[in-house]
Amino acid sequence: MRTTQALSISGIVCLVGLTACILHEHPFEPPDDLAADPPGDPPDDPSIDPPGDLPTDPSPEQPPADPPCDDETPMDPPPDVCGDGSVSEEEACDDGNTADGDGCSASCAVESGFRCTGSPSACSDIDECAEGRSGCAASATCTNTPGSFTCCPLSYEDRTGDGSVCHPRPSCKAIKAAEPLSADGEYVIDPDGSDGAASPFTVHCNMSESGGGWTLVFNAGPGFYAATAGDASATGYLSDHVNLAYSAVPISADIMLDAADTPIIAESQEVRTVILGVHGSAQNRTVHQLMNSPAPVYLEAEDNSNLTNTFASGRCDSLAKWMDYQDLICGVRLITFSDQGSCGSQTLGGSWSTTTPWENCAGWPDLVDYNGESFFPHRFRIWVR
Ligand SMILES: [Ca+2]
Ligand SMILES: [Ca+2]
Ligand SMILES: [Ca+2]
Ligand SMILES: [Ca+2]
Repeated sequence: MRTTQALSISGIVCLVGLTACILHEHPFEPPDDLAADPPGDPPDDPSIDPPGDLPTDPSPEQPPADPPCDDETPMDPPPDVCGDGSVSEEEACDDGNTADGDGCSASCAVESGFRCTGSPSACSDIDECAEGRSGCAASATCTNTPGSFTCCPLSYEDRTGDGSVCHPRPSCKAIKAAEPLSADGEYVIDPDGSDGAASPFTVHCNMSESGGGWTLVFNAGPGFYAATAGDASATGYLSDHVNLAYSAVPISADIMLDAADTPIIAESQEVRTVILGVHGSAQNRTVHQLMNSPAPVYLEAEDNSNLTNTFASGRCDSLAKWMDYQDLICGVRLITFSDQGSCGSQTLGGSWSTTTPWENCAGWPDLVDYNGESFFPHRFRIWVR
């Protein structure tokens, strides 16, 4: 404690003394007795002027002071800082950031599949295909990717590891999981795998909304017929179609509904409803099965907490033109598929809970308009993942 106090005083004296030398061109009177004192002495020696008096109490006859503060230890060299753009001895690279995935990792290691040069580091993907480093079979289609490569066309599964046998993945969700950089668009899938009898077919995948991996199962107007299995030639994105995914790709966990009064093309829906973690009655079943289920199927959690709406314009109020649908996606009732037992052919309605009877039979697609009033949107699109 006492040592700290003495050093602190010494530091103040040095600094103020230096200021005095510069400003007034007077030599600084050194506190020579302070330097001679043991370091633990209290700073109460009357020969030491208070720091505030130093500029007005010069002692010209005294020799100039030693360079102030010359007993300070030299500064340490700058520490290794990953992300400062300077490659230190401890770093394999430093690209000026602490982001992964760009070739130089957050800990300044060169990432697999990249090479980095210079300081700051410039990192680029290794083209394994062009450099002959892929190991793909002669018959394979080597495709370079950032940080890696594939021996099969992108989105296909490599069954043998060398591209000898490539096969479509079962869903957009599986493609997104295997190839996270996959963009929105058309992909070939094979929901029942290579062992299943069904042939691969083309679907439209949304790879961007809420994490992506959505398979479009249908895009249909009031003429939609729930018992139809689907059409392998219809991607369902650009016009009204029931894609084969409707009866082939099950809901693993999530469902997304788009709604509008006019045909939904690209992203022209008026409202998009994302439901994460559907009720157990809807899991691992296709929408075709939901539509034709003898028992009601629920999408929402009992507290409606797993539903998010995105409106092209306005808010829930803007959906007042669809009285029942607005209530389903904005209110407390649960979206419920299939009322074959109690309401006939209507396929979308609402319930107060998963344990109370069907509440609203007036559903899409049959009763969009009733007695001149609109209850549901005229067009729907459904995605699953
Ligand atoms: Ca660095
Ligand atoms: Ca980086
Ligand atoms: Ca690569
Ligand atoms: Ca198959």
